[in-house]
Amino acid sequence: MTVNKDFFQPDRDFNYDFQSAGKPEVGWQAASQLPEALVPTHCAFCGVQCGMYLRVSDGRVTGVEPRDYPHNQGKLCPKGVVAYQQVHHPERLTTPLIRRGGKGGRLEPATWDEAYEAIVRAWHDIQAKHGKDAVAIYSGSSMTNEKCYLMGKFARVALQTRHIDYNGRLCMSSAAYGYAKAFGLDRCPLPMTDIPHAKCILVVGSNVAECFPILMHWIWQARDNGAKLIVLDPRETPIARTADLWLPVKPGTDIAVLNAIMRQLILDDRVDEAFIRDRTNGWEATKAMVEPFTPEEAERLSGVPAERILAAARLYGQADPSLIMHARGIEHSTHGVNNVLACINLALARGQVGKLGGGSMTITGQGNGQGGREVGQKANQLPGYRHITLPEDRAYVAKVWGIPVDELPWEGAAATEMVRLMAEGEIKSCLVACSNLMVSLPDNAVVQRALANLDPLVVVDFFMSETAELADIVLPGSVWCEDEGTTTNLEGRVVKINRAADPPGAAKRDWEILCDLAKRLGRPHGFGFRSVSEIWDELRLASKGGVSDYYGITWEKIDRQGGVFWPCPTEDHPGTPRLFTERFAHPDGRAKFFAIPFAPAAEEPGGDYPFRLTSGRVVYHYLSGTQTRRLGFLNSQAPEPWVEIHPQAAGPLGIQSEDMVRVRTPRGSMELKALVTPTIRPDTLFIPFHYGHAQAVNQLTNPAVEPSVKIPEYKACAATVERVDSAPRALNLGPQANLTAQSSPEMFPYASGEEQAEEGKMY
Ligand SMILES: Nc1nc2c(c(=O)[nH]1)N[C@H]1C(S)=C(S)[C@@H](COP(=O)(O)OP(=O)(O)OC[C@H]3O[C@@H](n4cnc5c(=O)[nH]c(N)nc54)[C@H](O)[C@@H]3O)O[C@H]1N2
Ligand SMILES: Nc1nc2c(c(=O)[nH]1)N[C@H]1C(S)=C(S)[C@@H](COP(=O)(O)OP(=O)(O)OC[C@H]3O[C@@H](n4cnc5c(=O)[nH]c(N)nc54)[C@H](O)[C@@H]3O)O[C@H]1N2
Ligand code: SF4
Ligand SMILES: [Mo]
Repeated sequence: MTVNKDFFQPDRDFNYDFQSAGKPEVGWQAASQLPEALVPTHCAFCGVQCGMYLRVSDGRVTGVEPRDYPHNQGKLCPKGVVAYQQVHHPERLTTPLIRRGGKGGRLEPATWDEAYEAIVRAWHDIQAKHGKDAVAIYSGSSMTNEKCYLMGKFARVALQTRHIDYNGRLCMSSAAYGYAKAFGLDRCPLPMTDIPHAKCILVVGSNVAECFPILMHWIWQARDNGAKLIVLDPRETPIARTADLWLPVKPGTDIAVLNAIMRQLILDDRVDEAFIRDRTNGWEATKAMVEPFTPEEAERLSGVPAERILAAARLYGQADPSLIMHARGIEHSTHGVNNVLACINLALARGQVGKLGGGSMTITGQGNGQGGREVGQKANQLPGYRHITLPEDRAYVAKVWGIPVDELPWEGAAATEMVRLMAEGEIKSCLVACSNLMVSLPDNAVVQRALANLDPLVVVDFFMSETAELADIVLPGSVWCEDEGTTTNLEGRVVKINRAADPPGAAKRDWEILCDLAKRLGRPHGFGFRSVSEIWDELRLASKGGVSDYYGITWEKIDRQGGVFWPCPTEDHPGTPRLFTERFAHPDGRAKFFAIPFAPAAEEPGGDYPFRLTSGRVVYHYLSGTQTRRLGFLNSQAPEPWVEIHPQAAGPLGIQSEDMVRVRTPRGSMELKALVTPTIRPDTLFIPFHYGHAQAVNQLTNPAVEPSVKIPEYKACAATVERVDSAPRALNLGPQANLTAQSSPEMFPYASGEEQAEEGKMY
């Protein structure tokens, strides 16, 4: 068996005792013919994209084995170990379904012909009557680059609609815009293998140990080398429990702490004047902005004790190199972009960006969260991170696609704005692929009303998700290992997924479904792909010369090198693991500081809603849970949601662990079990979001969005909690409740679309 040698750290120890030794490592064609074989591939789940082998016996995927890939070194987390159990799962969708008898009818099996005919007929009618933009696409970043690319092309070329967006909008759009604003380019600036060099790691709003378990391996190595660890989180998460310092921040108030750390760095003479002078712009305004943020003022705003802020500034300020890692804890915010910029400011002030083991990194979440945001399935974006409003970008991509440039649609609505357009009847039909809106979008009663307006709502999935249940037509797609293609992991490393099985029954690969539909729509040109590698080659060309240039990345090079980091402009280019070593991607080569003012969450606690409710993940489930709630071992660990509440808060309310409680916000209420735990701030509640229907926390969340990128504020809203056997108190939305984002009956609570990003562009 060939074992990939680490590309970046040749001195590493590779003495793994592979169970797999001796089994042939082969692709699908051979695997299906051998009694037992190993297909090299990567995990279906998070953005780490751990390498793994799938064991194939007699054409069936029967297990998983370690694969020594540079960034996971043979390790897998509990989700990775059972990901393969999706493949032959008895609840897989194996035939198209059509709802017969109108909206009140039942979903019943149908042929592909019937399903395609129904979709194409409806879309022709809708587009003829209401214009091309009345049909929308809502895509997802759990799909390969090739599929995401084809989604964008399908929307713009086959459907000719401007409305395509995707679930990454709900995930990393704050970070993407923050990195583009500060550095001129949105990618994690350094490979994971750099992390052990950091001497201090500041984790801001990430539950790394539960969400990126294998990334922890690199943090442990840094710790073994003596690195300090600081965690900013309202909860004492597993990583916070091992940290030197835990800063228990009130949800939504991080800027106070980050600005106070900056102020202290300046007072302690810990800023890198030469770096600031030679490589950045905008320092003076930032310096002036942080001046009022004394540790005491930051404590007042954020609840973090002043002495801990001071201690954090000292630990972070003394270390070199130092690394800031942040994720959705600060990015799921109405000021998510500013939160990201406040982190980047610190890394720039310390002169860390571009150093081995230094700087700042967003930890991208979805399996292909990075690639999915580059290849053209965003509302404002064309492949190669090109912008749909820039004439030269439009001209280039139109040429690759063989269409006149004036046929190329313009920017469409963000995913969160689409909900409003659906509710208002501007979008009349939508094809949802690889997203579960009913679990993942905030204030989901509104989402349900919006989806009910669509006819048809078409959903492509491989399990019956809460969104597919509402569909008029369901198309059975494929799980990751029934297809091949590439994903780009949270580092910007492009890796290759290989095929270990065929889709079950009549299920099809997502890209085949799109090509079929394009042909039936009468737009076959450009959709005659016979294999994924043909799509890949076109994507490489479409990205050529763009910000995320994949042109030089071949599948063969991916295998040889253990992944290839973009940009990689030519076939003899090795790729770019570490960015910004010499210059930043802005035209003048300099990074930008942004002066970041403090702003509260859109909805602050008060009156009858005294708590801050936040939401997020647990190790056992993945996103909307459609996949992991079906996998026995994972589901038995966390079969239902719970609300975390501190003993000091639970005591006076008479709440004990396992009691059924009711959590209410201005949007709704839900009943669930309490988990009384000292690992959360006494003024904060936490509910994991992986569950549907009456168990979905998104019945409660605030649909307020960040004005430029439209990411929702999942991490902070006002709430209250009571035992279910105590009577609910009357709602009193008095002025003291300060419910600034509360919807009035006339106002649709979702994004208005009127607010625009800087420079008139949504990012
Ligand atoms: N097990 C598992 N792993 C996953 C996923 C999954 O669903 N399950 N999903 C993947 C995806 S798509 C993503 S986006 C990532 C998400 O990865 P993370 O961002 O690490 O996970 P979250 O649980 O969303 O939130 C992280 C932390 O933010 C904290 N937090 C809440 N509010 C605030 C705040 O105002 N400030 C600060 N500083 N912290 C706050 C929460 O307490 C939580 O511990 O995980 C990826 N990995
Ligand atoms: N309250 C709250 N809400 C949140 C968050 C939070 O922290 N709190 N986090 C947000 C974040 S960061 C994210 S990323 C979103 C995620 O939200 P979603 O993207 O809606 O959740 P997923 O579970 O990824 O939905 C993917 C669906 O597509 C299917 N699927 C998976 N892979 C494929 C594929 O290759 N092809 C096809 N056709 N289907 C596939 C799955 O079965 C599943 O039903 O949720 C957001 N919602
Ligand atoms: S860390 Fe992420 S990619 Fe790795 S095995 Fe776990 S879920 Fe899969
Ligand atoms: Mo995400």
